[in-house]
Amino acid sequence: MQRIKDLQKLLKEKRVSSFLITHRPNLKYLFNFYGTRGMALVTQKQAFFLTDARYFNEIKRILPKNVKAIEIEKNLQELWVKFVKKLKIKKCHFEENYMTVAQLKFFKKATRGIEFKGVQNLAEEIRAIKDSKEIEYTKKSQEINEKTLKEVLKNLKIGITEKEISTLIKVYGLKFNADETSFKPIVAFGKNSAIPHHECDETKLKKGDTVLIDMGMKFKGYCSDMTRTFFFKSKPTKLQEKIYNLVLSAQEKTILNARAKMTGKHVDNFARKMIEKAGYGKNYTHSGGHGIGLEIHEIPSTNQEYKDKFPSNCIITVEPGIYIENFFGVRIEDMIILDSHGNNKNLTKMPKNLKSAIIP
Ligand SMILES: [Mn+2]
Repeated sequence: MQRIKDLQKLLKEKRVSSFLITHRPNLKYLFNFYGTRGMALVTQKQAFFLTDARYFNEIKRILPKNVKAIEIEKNLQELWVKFVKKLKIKKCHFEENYMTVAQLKFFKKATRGIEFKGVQNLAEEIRAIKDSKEIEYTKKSQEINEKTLKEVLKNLKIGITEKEISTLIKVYGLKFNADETSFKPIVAFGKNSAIPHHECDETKLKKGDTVLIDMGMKFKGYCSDMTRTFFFKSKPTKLQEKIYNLVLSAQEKTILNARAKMTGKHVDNFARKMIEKAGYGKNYTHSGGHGIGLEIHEIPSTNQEYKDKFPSNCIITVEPGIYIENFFGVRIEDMIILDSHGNNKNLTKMPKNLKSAIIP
């Protein structure tokens, strides 16, 4: 109920008179809706949820009290026309990142005379601020993630393939009570680790390989995300050791210094400047991190283009990396909360010092 009220407050601030919501994570966040066919219309004073018979009885039970359920019977077009007429809607904002061209065509055709205007990150702005339940679920999701990685590491042996490790991540994750993985795990052996988002293949693990694992789980819908880099059955070379410790220091510097009210660019700079100074700026080819919640990538984003300020109680990943083509790559990723007292807290407990990265 509070979430709808928060959204309505934001609609007032942004002078949005009515907002059509179709993006499923937003429907889940605001209306507890899990199904596949549903949409919502929220005005500054009222909120409506439209769905068909498959979900209608259920939705009446789970909707927040300040939302009215409307059943889509046979003809959505007829219903929509009557509906917007009754509410006297003249201008309707929609989620331009998610509504399809076909959907927009349908709405425009069904209700000529209404102005449709695309908008970005309205509900997402509220979702960026996590409440205590959301923090609890994210913590639990990360606990499962770490338990899974520990179990998976026991299975690293010469000859096992990246795909087999990826499968084990899914199997153990589910066994430890994850809903599912939050994305397809990234498992990269040897020189594959130099490709930041390497697609798992039949590559077999060899003695002396770098092993990069980027993985996440979902618990009650909430995503976790973590990356660790290991050296398999041999000590890292001088260069590997140097790069590992540089990435780790850059990551720790960000974790120590990031605060709510900073911009994404500001937070990104902590690690990036350090890596650039050491001469590896060109080898750090991606952004510094991202918000995380019901989706694996949410606002706020940690990158040079993100000029908005991070809200208090947001959860972000911190994930610098350095990639040496055809040789190896190192990425280390944790999730942190930036709280309202100007502190931050690391939700990731998995060890990450160099010693813990060497698998004997
Ligand atoms: Mn990530």
